[in-house]
Amino acid sequence: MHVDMDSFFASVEQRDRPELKGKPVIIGGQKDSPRGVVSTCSYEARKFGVHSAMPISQAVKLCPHGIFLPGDHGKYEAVSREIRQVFDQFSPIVESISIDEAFLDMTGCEHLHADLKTMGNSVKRAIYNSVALTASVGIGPNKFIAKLASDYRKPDGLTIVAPHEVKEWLAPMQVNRIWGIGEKTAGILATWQIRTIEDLRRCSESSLVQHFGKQGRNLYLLARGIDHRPVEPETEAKSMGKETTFTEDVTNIDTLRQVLANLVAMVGVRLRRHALWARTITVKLRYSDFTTITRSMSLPEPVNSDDDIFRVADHLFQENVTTAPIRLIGMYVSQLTTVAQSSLFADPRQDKLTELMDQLNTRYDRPILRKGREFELASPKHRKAEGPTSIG
Ligand code: TTP
Ligand code: MG
Repeated sequence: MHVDMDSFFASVEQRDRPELKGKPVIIGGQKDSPRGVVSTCSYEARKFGVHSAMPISQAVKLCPHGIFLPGDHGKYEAVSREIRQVFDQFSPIVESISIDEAFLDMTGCEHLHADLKTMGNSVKRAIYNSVALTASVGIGPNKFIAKLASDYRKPDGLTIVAPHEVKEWLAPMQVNRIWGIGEKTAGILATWQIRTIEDLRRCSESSLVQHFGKQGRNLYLLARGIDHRPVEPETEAKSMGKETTFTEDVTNIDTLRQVLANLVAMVGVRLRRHALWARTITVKLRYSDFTTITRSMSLPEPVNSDDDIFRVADHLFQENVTTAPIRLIGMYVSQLTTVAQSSLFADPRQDKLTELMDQLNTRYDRPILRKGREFELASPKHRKAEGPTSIG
């Protein structure tokens, strides 16, 4: 099964601002300073020819009455994580391939549902119940067919292609729908009068290999709907995070900052234990009325020291906190890399200190050394019974 959210970023905005429903919404820039490119747009805007990757200035010309919004990546990532949790309920083998799409290996799971249509609709309904957004679903005998199928009837589509239907279903499609066929290959094929997948089946395997090398064999197989690639769940963490829910709502900013520092320390040590660096820092706040905001910042260089992470997290927190009582605070790191890009401004003494703290805290398997910011500001009520040693 392949699942792809419909006009993802634009749909999230339409969901959160009902006055945008049914309107041409264009994400990626502003009308009065038309720089950059379109991330995506609502289906209402697509009628005017607007599409992803188009310069904003061109979108303004095509759709002058459009509603242009800069977009909020942190919010879309949070929604993406919630969708992922839905997928995990339906299959143990999930491969997320972008912020809004994933493959689910449903082999064996189909017996849990009355039929494939019911199975597809259950996933769609579960997504809607979780995030109030529509998705398009494709079900097929392999990844190639499932991905083409999810795109077949968008938005809010469900397309099922049974193994015996594959050959006929693929036949009329343009060759560029095949993975790996770019403009260049399509151009060469066009000079041979090959435009559809049915046309492509006229080419022998040896002639395709002769012209396109290893890729030629793939073309031969995909033209026949044959694809043996497994659904591969990601082995490496895409993000790490930690949150705290308070027993009583908290309004004291200093207390909240102290808890945030503590969350940063817990996430930081995990990052360093996995020798990972993070480029994006996200802070999540849930108010007593359950409204939840997440705010992210992406950095030019990845970080993994508590000080660097806290600086960003604290900035996001202070920019967004209000006087309303808070019941949950969380922080995440994402866009993880294994490459250390040592900053020009890195302080070797701080690195040494972090290393020492990690060593001691790992050896004793509890935070025996912590930064002052984690508890100095706290009211006694929120202090841990066992006081850590203060340094830094
Ligand atoms: P897509 O799934 O390609 O597009 P979409 O979900 O907006 O629309 P569709 O209904 O056709 O699936 O991409 C998912 C999100 O990724 C999209 O909402 C915005 C972002 N994106 C970009 O920022 N730039 C791009 O060029 C593309 C293609 C997507
Ligand atoms: Mg999509």
